[in-house]
Amino acid sequence: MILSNLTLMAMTGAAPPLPDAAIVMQGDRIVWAGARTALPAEYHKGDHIDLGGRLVTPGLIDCHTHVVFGGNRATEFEMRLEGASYEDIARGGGGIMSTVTATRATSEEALIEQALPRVDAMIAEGVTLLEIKSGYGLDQETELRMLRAARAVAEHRPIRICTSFLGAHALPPEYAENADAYIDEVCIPTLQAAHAEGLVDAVDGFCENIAFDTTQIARVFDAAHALDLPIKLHAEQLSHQGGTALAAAHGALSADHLEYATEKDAKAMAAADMVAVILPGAFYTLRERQKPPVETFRAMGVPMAISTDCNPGSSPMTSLLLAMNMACTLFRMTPAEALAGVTCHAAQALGQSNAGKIATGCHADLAIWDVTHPAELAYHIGFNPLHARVFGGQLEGPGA
Ligand code: DI6
Ligand code: FE
Repeated sequence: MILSNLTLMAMTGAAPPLPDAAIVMQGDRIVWAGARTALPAEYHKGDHIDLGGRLVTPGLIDCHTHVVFGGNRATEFEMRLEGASYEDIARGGGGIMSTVTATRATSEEALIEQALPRVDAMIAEGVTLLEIKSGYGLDQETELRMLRAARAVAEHRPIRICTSFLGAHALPPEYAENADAYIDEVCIPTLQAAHAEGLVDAVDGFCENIAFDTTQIARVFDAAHALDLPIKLHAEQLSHQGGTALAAAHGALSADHLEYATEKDAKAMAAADMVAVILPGAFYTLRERQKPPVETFRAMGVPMAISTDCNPGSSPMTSLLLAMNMACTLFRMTPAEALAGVTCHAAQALGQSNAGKIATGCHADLAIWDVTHPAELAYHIGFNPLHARVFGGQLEGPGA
């Protein structure tokens, strides 16, 4: 299939949009992309689809989500608006634990069924690759069920899924005051069982005063290393705990949230070639005031990804386009950085070298937009300019 008369945003470097471009796909891979005048002769005869000058970007990547969960937390939203803090609610047994209770009581089929409308909202905005975490089970049975449901999403919808095991998300009441035992008796054995079932692409944790400390997270990372699994971490979201430095020392793909990260943390991330995953939906929902050190990341060359953090508590948000807008408006990221944040840098955060750019050998996953300039993707609020998606070489939507 040959797409032509398009404006190409390949995300392979810092190049501006390339007008009058073409993309050639064979099966589910991209075989050529560039200026139409440079199209190799062998492709001149194929079936050309005229995109009328539309902007084409890589399919978007939401690299940090918790879209599989049971129930919702609208009552906690009301409580926070009355003045309760996220930490207060968590310490009172609500927060993540209230979703754990709901998720434990939800079957695999129901978890899938409840996740699909959220996934559909993401697909409608051009998302073609989605990361999904466990972490609302906190027992072996439910963690495995969440990960099976996450994998099953890719059987129900045209989307690629990467899973992350997040057993170290919160301490369940059956291990109250005994976080070390939870890590050793539940978290690590569950990780091993999930890995044996092929359910884990990466290992995550929540390093926070309401969750786990660096020593406990280090044990989870060691278990991940023993299984040869990449790692990442929710770090410095609500306070500075040293998770970012720990993640850097362990060769993590990314550190995520980072509101309380320091210049020293940014330096360690740059040296370790890590991605900073920026999650403005959680910042906004919690009415946080401390902003992630975006300028420092930029100055030190730390690649920044942007994600929805879609979850029932701190970021009940499915719009990656809105996350891009918020990253610009709230954190002063540029629209160009925002686009890199949901394409090439999000792919790097997931360790997926064949995604997030339009280049020979990459997945033929594209988003076709009714816009003329890439800045328009981050500019709108609550408006979706997607024209069509290409997933695995298949054109969807109008013109398909
Ligand atoms: N940080 C977050 O923003 C999500 N998990 C985490 O560690 C929130 C999870 C929730 O509140 O349900
Ligand atoms: Fe999260």
